[in-house]
Amino acid sequence: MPQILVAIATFNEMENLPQLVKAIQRLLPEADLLIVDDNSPDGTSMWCMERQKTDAHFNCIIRAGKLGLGTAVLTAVQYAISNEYDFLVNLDADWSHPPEKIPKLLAAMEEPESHSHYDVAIGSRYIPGGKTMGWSCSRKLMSGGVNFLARYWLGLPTKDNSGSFRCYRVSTLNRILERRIGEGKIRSQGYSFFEEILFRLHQGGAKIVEIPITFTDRKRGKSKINKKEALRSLAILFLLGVSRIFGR
Ligand SMILES: Nc1nc2c(ncn2[C@@H]2O[C@H](COP(=O)(O)OP(=O)(O)OP(=O)(O)O)[C@@H](O)[C@H]2O)c(=O)[nH]1
Ligand SMILES: [Mg+2]
Repeated sequence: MPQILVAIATFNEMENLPQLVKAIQRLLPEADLLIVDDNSPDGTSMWCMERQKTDAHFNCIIRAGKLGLGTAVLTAVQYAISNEYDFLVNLDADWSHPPEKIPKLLAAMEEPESHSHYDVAIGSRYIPGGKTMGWSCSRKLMSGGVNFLARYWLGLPTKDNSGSFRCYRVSTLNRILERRIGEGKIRSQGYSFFEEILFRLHQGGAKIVEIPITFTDRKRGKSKINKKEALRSLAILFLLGVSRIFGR
C-alpha cells in the first residue's frame, strides 16, 4: 500500500475545514492528513490541535503567523520528504477542489496500459472536460494570463500551471528539489509557488499528467489573494523566465 499524505494550507478556514477533513477521510481512510495553518484567529488552529490529539491520521503544523501559501505548501513538501511518504496530494481548504477527484489524481500517477509512470498529476481546469464555475471575467482573465506566461515564458507543456490541486511523487520532489530547498532557493512565498515548483520539476525531467476537474469558486470564508500578492507572483514568474533564458 502506498503511503499517502494529503496536505491543506489554511488561514481562517473554520467554515470549511472540518467538513472537508471528514469528506477526505471517508474517501481515503488510510491516508494521513497534514494541515499547515498560520495561527488562524478564527479557531482553525485550535480545532486542528484538538483533532490531532485524538486522530492518528491527522497532523498539523501551526506557524507563528500568516507567512504565505507558498511557504505553507513547501512545509508540507518537506514534511512528506522527511517522513518518506510515496505521494503528496495538495488541495485548498475552500472546496474549490473536489475531494472526490483525489483517488483519480492518485490513479493517474500510474497508467498500466501504456506502462506510464508520472511524477505529478494536476487537477486541471484547462483541458477538455475541466472548467471553472462562479468566476468573474477579471478572475478568468487573471488566471488565463498567468497560465499563458507559464506556458510561453516558462516553457511549461501543461495547461493548468497555477492551480494547487495536485499529486506529487515524493521521491521525485526529493530528487529534483531537495538541494534547492536546503539552500533556500525556492523564490516564491505566495501563489507563484505552484508555477515555480512545476517549472523546477519540469526542468528536472519530471513527467506530468493532467486530469480534468471542475473548479468551484469558494462559497464560505474569505479569499486570501490580494493585488499586492498577485503582482509579487507576476514578478517572480518574470524572474523565473529570465533565469530560464540565461540557463540558470
Ligand atoms: N497557511 C496558509 N494558508 C494560506 C495562506 N493564504 C492562503 N492560504 C490557504 O490557501 C488556500 C487557497 O487560498 P484562497 O484564499 O482560497 O485563494 P484563492 O483560491 O486564490 O482565492 P478564492 O478564489 O477567493 O478562493 C486556502 O486553503 C487558504 O486557506 C497563508 O498565508 N498561509
Ligand atoms: Mg480558493
